[in-house]
Amino acid sequence: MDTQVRVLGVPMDLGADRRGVDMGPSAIRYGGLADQLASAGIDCIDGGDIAVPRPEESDPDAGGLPSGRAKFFRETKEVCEDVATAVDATLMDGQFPLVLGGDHSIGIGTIVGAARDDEELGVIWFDAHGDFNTPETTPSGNIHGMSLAAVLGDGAFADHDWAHTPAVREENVVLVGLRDVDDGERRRLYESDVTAFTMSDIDTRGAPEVVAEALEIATDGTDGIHVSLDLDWLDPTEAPGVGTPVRGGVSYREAHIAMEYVAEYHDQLRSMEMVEVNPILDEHNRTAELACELVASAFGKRVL
Ligand code: NNH
Ligand code: MN
Ligand code: MN
Ligand code: MN
Repeated sequence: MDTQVRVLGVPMDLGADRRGVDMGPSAIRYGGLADQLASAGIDCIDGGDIAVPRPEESDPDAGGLPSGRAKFFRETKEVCEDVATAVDATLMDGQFPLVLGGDHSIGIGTIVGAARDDEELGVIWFDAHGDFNTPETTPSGNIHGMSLAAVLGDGAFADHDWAHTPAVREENVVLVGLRDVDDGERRRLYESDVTAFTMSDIDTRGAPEVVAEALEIATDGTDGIHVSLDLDWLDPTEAPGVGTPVRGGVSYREAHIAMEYVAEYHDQLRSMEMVEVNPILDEHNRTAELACELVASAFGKRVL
């Protein structure tokens, strides 16, 4: 890829319960992101961080939703609007937006920014979780568990006239690696046209076949794809530095082969984000370093 990558940090921790994920962008930069991109032959510049209010100075119930149904709704909306503006500006400048989280609520901003009114956008969401809750179904009130549902226009978010991007059709959205899905979001997933691959699918069919199909679905009739990678997609033995680890995730090798398949679609790849790295819970920054390695694979780094 000859496009220059612009790195955008979003030190966001309002969408999750465990503190520390706001330090993710620093940890990923410190973990060698620029060097890893260089080793893939990619030129990058750093666009700095988006400002995020601290929870201590914010009111979780501001924003007009019933208490606890979507904590920090107002602040999350404002941050995501800034993320969307920065991602959109990056694309307008002919650069590739690489967004570093932060919790997964920022995916709303990235996708809204990457979307174009006149173009369809496919999405691949690598995650242990569905992130398909709404303020009605959420067991936690945490927006990072609702972000994918939000961009597809469901629930109270749409009522608040926010997040829904018509450029993303459910038919072109694929979840990969699921192993922890809440009852309400399971029901919603069944009723939707989103494709969801669980860890059982990866066990029986193998990561390469599943990811190849995910890429076909996301690129079918679309003008570009967004890749959203929640580090809890990986097994916690490989990625311990995440807020909601779930046993039984993809291995180090499976994650790399998946990103190498993504690299094959570099012509369609429009934006990417790496989220949920929590340095406080990490072991010697290895989850952040892994995030950098996976970015390099997604951008075509080769051994030979
Ligand atoms: N499903 C749970 C919730 O909605 C947990 C979500 N946590 C995540 N999602 N890390 O990727 O609260
Ligand atoms: Mn997630
Ligand atoms: Mn846009
Ligand atoms: Mn997750």
